[in-house]
Amino acid sequence: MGRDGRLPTSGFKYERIADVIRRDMLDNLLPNDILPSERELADQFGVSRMTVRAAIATLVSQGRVYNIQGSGTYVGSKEVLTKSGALTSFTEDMVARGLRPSSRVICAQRVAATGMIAHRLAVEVGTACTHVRRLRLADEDPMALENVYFPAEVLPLEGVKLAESLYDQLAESGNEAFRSEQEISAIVLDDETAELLEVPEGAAALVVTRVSSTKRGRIIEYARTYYRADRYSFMTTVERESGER
Ligand code: 16G
Repeated sequence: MGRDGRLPTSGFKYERIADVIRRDMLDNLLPNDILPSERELADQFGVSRMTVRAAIATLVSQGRVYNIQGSGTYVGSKEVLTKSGALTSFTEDMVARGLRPSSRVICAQRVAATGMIAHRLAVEVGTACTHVRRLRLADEDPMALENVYFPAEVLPLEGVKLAESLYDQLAESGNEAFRSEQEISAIVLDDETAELLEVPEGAAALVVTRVSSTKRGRIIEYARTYYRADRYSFMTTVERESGER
């Protein structure tokens, strides 16, 4: 109900319920707090569970809450960051939003490329690579976990400032990222990654698999980045190909 004990009168019923949940419930809860169950909300508002489900779906699409299968609905963290189609680094994305980027290096080592990595980097199996795993933070909040392979020739481990922008350092050595092939998929996080990202066990994430190359077509990285689904959305512009119709 609204503060006056009534439901607002305009819009679809589920939209009105979403408004009330947002105003009277979410504003009084903390990020990651659990919401009452679907049945409790239906009883409280005197509506069907289907209406409650539609209201929750609206709030999910606005990034205000998130669902964990078999567990419940939780309050979303903060503002959802929309990543545009432009090729940018994590550092650039955060600075553009007025947030302070930082990194916690989880592992950095020289490895020999195995099948999958060699294939993605288009190098021979056994080629020396630099493997970097970093937790990326914005104003101290964990946002993403990166797992990146670079050909060692492009980014040798020695002399690299791992906590700083790797794209900047690549650009400084003449290997600026110019184009990326990306695939975005959804996963349920394993417990270790959920803990690093400070989200409840079983939370969802967006996984972006990216292979980046320079303007001259040299492949410089194969990255798999896990983005918190409660903090990130991806935006793409699509256009009809000429002559398609
Ligand atoms: C982003 C990139 C990742 C790159 C990193 C460099 C996506 C999907 N991934 O996380 O591939 O390695 O930025 O960031 O955008 P940095 O220059 O801040 O180190």
